[in-house]
Amino acid sequence: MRLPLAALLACALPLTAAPAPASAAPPAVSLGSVLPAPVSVRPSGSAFRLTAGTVIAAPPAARPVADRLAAALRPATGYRLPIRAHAPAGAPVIELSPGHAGAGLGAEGYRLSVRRSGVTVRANGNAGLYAGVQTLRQLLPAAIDASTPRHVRWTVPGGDIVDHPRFAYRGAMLDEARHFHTPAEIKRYIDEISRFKINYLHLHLADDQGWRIQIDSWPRLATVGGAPGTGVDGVGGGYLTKADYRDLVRYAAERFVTIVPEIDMPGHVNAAQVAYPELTCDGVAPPPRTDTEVGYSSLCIGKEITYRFVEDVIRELAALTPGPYLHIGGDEAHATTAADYLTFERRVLPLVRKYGKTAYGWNEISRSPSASDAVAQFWGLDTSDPALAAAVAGGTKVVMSPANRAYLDMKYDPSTPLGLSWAAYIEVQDAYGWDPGTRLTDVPESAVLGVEAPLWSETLRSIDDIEFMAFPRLAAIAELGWSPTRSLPGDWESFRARLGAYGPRWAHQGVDFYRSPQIPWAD
Ligand code: TNX
Repeated sequence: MRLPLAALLACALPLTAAPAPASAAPPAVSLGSVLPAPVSVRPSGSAFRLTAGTVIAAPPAARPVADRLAAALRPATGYRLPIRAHAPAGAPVIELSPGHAGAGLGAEGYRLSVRRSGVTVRANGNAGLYAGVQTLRQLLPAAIDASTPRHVRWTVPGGDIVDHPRFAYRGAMLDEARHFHTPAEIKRYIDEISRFKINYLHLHLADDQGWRIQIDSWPRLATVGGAPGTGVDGVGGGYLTKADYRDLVRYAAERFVTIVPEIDMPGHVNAAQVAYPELTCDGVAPPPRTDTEVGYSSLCIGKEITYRFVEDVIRELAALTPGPYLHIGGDEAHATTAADYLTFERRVLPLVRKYGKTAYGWNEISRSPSASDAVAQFWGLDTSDPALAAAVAGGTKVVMSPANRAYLDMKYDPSTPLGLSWAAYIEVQDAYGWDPGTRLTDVPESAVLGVEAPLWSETLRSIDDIEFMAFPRLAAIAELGWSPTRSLPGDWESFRARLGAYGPRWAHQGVDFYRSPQIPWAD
């Protein structure tokens, strides 16, 4: 048998000290490989090389972002990367420059310039600098996401990026109720989503199976509703103490993510009624539920105690939450009559305002005339919603989460081991191929605040489960929220190439992502 030359060479390799073949070099990073795609990218000139002598320059106001940048770059480079208020003359520098970056950039936009002598990120404030830092991380070789030092030439391709978001609201949601995810898991998810410039994390904190946030005036909500075994199939349990929640709010804010808490009502309240039977109409505690049925529980609309409960919960949650939104659910209230639903929302929507927050609810709340200053989260499958469109005409704003495109708990295809399929199978191209601004034919883009990718947890337990369903699709939703609209077919080709190149970054981070056959994954 004749062996081809390559095979002969391969056999000989262990005996010779041959240099690594060129094909072992990591794929070149280009200025155009960023996810989500920036507004404008102009490659030019020569690359910047990050070395052991590189200094991060940031004025005191930008120090928190500089700290995050240094923390992101130190593990894989092994460099000290000291942070100084001013760059020493002649040193290779990454400079963070806040203020006077131009009104067009808004609060979250940035300009990134890469020259041989240094990298500069300019923005109007720290949110924009942080966004620019996420872009810079993606312009370094993928090994920058390794947790231990790697011997790599840390080059950043030369040129200029100008960038700002299309939509103000770019969200992700975790369902803490069906399976409780710990503060450490939530923090890891915040790290992962903020890389893609997601700026809101919605936490679904109560449902039929469990209650996941401490409320001092109704303590049994958490101690009974968050007891061991209060998850789907009796798995898990737990709740966030107020200290946990405040710590999460702070952790998220450091990454320019705003927490949106949700208590779902008037349906999805079985766990609250198990803890406090007076919240049912007959005063009898229902049995705890660990199955995945929906639509069977309701608060008692005619009882005054219902509104004391709701006001106490809203007041305590609002006091814990610096962000503007408080989500009051409102979906699948099949055990509440239509008239009762309106009565309930007429009393409850003003309570959110009373405690200084903007009310946010699933699209069903748009049936209530009191929802005109609320935000409605569209989770339907259709491309028109007359009730929502009517509310929008009265002032309601919309966040787009169509379940057949944006629900990260939907299976990718029939063979996906986790997830549900009631809305659709959602492959990466399905998650990417729609436009949040024009999806609803009867809602104008001007009423769309943005987009959110919910991840319901009926079938998800571990952080690996979460990551497998969220990635890569969350990157698709993030791009729909951030990047300018362009012609969709060409976008997909560009997106799948950039996503394929991102795979090694997730691998370095230990993120268990789904290797979709639609994507040309780099090794
Ligand atoms: C519908 S979406 C629900 C949730 C489920 C989800 C599962 C929405 C507002 N309600 O109660 O967890 O489907 O995909």
